[in-house]
Amino acid sequence: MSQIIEVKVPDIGDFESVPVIELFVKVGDTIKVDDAIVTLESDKATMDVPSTVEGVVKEVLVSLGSKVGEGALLIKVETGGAAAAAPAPAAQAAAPATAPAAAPAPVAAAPAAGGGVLEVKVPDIGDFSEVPVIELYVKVGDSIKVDDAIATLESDKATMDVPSTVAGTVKEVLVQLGSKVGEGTVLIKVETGASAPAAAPQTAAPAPAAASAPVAAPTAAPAAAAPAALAPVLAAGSKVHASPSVRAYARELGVDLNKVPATGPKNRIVKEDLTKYVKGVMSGAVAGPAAAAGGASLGGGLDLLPWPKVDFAKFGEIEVKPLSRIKKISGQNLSRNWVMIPAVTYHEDADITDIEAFRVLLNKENEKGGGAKLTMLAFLMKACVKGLQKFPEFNSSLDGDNLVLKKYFNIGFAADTPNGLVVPVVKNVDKKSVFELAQESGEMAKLARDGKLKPADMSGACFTISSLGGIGGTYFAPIVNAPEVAILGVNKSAMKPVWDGKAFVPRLVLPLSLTADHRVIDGALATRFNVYIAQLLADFRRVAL
Ligand code: CAO
Repeated sequence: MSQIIEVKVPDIGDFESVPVIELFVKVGDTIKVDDAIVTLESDKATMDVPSTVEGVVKEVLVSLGSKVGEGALLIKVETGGAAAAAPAPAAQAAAPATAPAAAPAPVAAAPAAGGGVLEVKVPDIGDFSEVPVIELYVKVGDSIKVDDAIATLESDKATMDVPSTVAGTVKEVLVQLGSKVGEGTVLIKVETGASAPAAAPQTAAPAPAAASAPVAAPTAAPAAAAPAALAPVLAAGSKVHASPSVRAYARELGVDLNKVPATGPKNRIVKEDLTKYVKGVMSGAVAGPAAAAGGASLGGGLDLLPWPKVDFAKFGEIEVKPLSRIKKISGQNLSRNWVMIPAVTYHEDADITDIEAFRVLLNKENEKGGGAKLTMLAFLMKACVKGLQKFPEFNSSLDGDNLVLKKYFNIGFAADTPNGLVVPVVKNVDKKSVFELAQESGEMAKLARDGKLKPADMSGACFTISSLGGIGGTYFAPIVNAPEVAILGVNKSAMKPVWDGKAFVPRLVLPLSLTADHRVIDGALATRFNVYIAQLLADFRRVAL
C-alpha cells in the first residue's frame, strides 16, 4: 500500500523568507532519501534541503523564486508499498536531524591578539561534533571576501560549506583535509587590512552553515596526504558561487568551477551551467581547460587533477610490484573508454531455467560421447548475434560523424588471466553451432590463461560479453570496449521466486547488465535489445526463427 508523505523545510535557523534558487526535482521523479530537493539562499548562507523519504514525486509545491521558511511544504512523495510504513512517521521526525539547521552562529570574528587578525570558526552545524573537512578552499596568503567558501564539511547526513565572515588576507590555516571539526573550531586567521574595518566583530554578520544532501562527495583524503592533495584543490575550488550539491557534482566530474560560466542569480553556477559546460567540452564546442591553456590534452579535454602522491611507507610496510604489461595496456584502454564514452548501463533478468536444464542434459549426453562441454557463454554468444542482427546499431562503430555498420558477427569475451584481463575474439559466430562456440571459446580461454593468444585472436570484435557468472555477483557496469558500442555483462544465475500470474514459481534467473554508448544507442533501444536477449534465453527456440 503506498502512502503520500510531505517533505518540508527543516529548521534553517533564523530565516523566515528564503528564496528557492534551485529546484532539483519534478513530478514523476524517483527520489531517494538524502537526494537534494531544493537549494535555498539567504543573504548569508546557501543550503540544500535533502529529501527525508524515498519514492516518486507526486506534487511540487514550490517553484524557483518561492520564498520559504521552516515547515514550508516542498513536495509530496508517494512511497512504495513495502517502504510506506516505516518512512511515514520517521520522515517528519527525521527532517531536522538529516538536514542540520543552518542556524546563525556566533561566528567568531573576535579579534585575536594583534588587533587586525580575526578568527573564522565553524558555526553551529547542528548535532554534529566530529565532522571531517573534505575540501579546503584557502591557503595562507589568499585574499578573501566575506562569504567566500573556506571549507566544505561532510557528516554522515549533510555537506555544508563554511563561508568566511570577514574580508582580508589569510594568515594562518588551522585545519587540513581530513581534520575533524565541530562548532567553534577555528578554521583560519585572517588579517583585515586598514581598509577593511567593516569586518569588525560587532558588525560581522552571522554565517550559517549551508546544509546539503550528501551528493556522492569523494572521501576525504587522509590528513597526512593533505599537502600533496591540497594544492590543486585550492586552485580549482575557490571564490566561485555555487551550492554544495553543485560543487559536489563538479568534483565528481572533475570540473574546475572557475571555468564554468554562471547564469544563476548573483552570478551563481547552477547545475544546468555545469551540464552545459561539460557537454560543450565533450563536443569540442568549448575548449577544455588543458587545450585552452595550450597544454597536452588527454583527448577528452577534461582538466583532471594530478594523481595524489602519497608516501605509503610512512604508514607501514609496503611492497612495490610493477603492473603487468597486459594491465598497463588494458588500463590505458579502460581509462580512455571510461572518460570518453557517455555510457549507460541497463539491467534485465533472463529466465534461463529451461536453457540451463537443456545445457545440463546435453552435457550429460555428451559425456558419453566425449564431446566439448557446452557453456552458458556459448549460448549467450549465439543469443547476442541474434540481437545484433535484429538491432544493427549494436553491431556498429563510430567513425567521426559516420556510423560504420558491420555485416559480420565477431564476439569478444573477457577472460580473466593471471596477468590481467584479455578479450579473445570468436569470429563469425553467426556461422557456428553452440557446440563449436563452446569448444572454440574454451580453447581461446586456455590460450589466454597460458599467455599464448596472438594479436589476431584479440582483434576484430563487434560486441563483447563479460561473464562473471562462474564467480558470482548480481549486477555490474562493464566498460564499453571501444570502438565497439556495447558490452553485455553477466553474473551468476540464481533460483528466484517469479510471479507467473497465479503464484510464485521457482525460476533460474540470470542477471544481465548491458552498457551502451549513448551517442549511438538510446535507452529505449538498449532496453529493447536487453528484453530481446532475455526472450531468446528464456526460450532458445526463438534463435532458430
Ligand atoms: N551463472 C551460474 N553459473 C555459471 C554462470 C552463470 N552465469 N556462468 C558459468 N557458470 C558456471 C559454469 O557452469 C561452471 O560450472 P561447472 O564447472 O559446474 O560446469 C562454473 O561456473 C565455471 O565457469 P567458467 O566461468 O569457468 O566458464 P565459462 O565458460 O562460463 O566462462 C570465461 C569462461 C573465460 C568467460 C571465464 O573463465 C572468465 O574468465 N570469466 C571472467 C571474465 C571477467 O573477468 N570479466 C570481467 C571483465 S571486467 O573486469
